[in-house]
Amino acid sequence: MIRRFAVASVSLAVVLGCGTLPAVAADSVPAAVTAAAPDVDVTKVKGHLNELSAIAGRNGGNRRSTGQGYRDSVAYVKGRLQAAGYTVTEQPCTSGCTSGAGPNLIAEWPQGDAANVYMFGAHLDGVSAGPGMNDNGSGSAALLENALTLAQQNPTLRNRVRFAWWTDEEQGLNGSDFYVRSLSSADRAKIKAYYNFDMIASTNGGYFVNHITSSAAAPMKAYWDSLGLRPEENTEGAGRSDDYSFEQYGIPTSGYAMGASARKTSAQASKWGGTAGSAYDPCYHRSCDTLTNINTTGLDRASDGIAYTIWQRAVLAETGGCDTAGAVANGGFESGTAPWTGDTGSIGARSGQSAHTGTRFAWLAGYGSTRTESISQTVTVPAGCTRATLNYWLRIDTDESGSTPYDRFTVKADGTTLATLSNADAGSGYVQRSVDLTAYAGRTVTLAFTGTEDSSLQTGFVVDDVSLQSG
Ligand code: DTR
Ligand code: ZN
Ligand code: ZN
Repeated sequence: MIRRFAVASVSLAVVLGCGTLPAVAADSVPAAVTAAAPDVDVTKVKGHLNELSAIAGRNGGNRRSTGQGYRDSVAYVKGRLQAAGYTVTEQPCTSGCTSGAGPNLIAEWPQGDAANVYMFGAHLDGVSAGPGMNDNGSGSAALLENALTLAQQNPTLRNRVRFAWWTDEEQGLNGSDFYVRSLSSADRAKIKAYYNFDMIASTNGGYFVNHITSSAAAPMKAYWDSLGLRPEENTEGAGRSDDYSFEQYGIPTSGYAMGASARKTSAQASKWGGTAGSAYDPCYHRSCDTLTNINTTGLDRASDGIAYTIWQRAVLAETGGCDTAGAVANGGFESGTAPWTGDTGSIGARSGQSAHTGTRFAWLAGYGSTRTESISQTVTVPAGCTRATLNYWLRIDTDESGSTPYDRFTVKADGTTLATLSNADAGSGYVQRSVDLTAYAGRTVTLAFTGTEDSSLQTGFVVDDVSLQSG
């Protein structure tokens, strides 16, 4: 059948990296890490909170973005970072912020691949009503102690870690919006995920993860799961903190929160303790958001989960691990088209074909006229794999007959053809096929699937459920 007209070809490319430290694709979870993530000392996190409380005390009881309490908060965080070896940038917010608001503070640890940046941020400003210890001394202090711990441990990094303390969040996410808006599109594309921490020590709180089912959230969720906390989606905070600024530009985001003025349900109180029917933070935006309005246990668990996520995302993968989970992202084509590139118009749920599992697939060629279509993505084959196999399901249907190949399907790694099939291999349904990628262990390669047709009699190549397996 002729399924549609026009538009170019589809090719599938998987990139296996070569040489030194493989950069892991944005959504893939590394196989293993060299060292266990450190335990972040919650007494030190509380030490930073004490300083922020004292700063508010000297400045009319608040740290609002336009006041001296905010500027002193910036100076404190900056001084601690600089003493640990960070280069710190104060970014004045020159558009969209409240008049007189202080700057954003940005600090990057100068190691790892600068083209793969993982950002961790918290707003450093508070409301006028009080010192803002839970909102958001908690996120600010946990992030600062994580930055200092990273510097002190100084592990070998494969990816880049950047920290941000935002101005003027309380007036409308203005500091973070200015930051993301001001980046070039090239620099924005380097940010593989942004993690936000706002209100992570609510006294009657719950354990909430932003976009909990996303791949960005995987390490955040995994850490709290490992503590048996059974985290839930942060529905209350959705669109209400600085992660939203990054979301607006399509950057994957996640983060932790323990909740604000919404009330704890009885199911949540059974699961986590605390008072059902009361606000997660009874002092939200009030003068009582002081040092006594801090849940030390929650703050400790969030601080350690931040470290776990930094280590999962950025610390050098251990050689010897062969965790292939997530090496091919969106291999079932169920969640949009990313990270596939090329002729992504071939991806979707279309009438005339069906998925192997789920509802979506990639349908390459099938026009009955001269044509090539390709889709690709970069794939890292873990260095520790003694065998690695790319599996995929392929359905070939054709109007050609006989055993002469006229229309072809190829699988390529970095341009090298590893498999070729044709109309002569057509059958009635999906067949699982595989390609040996063992030779690419330790490399990141472009993996490409391509369908090519001659001038008449269509052949469609339908691909679904692509995955990398060890063994
Ligand atoms: N950005 C918060 C607002 C907020 C409201 N609900 C939640 C829940 C979890 C975290 C944050 C929030 C503020 O700064 O006020
Ligand atoms: Zn907040
Ligand atoms: Zn607030």
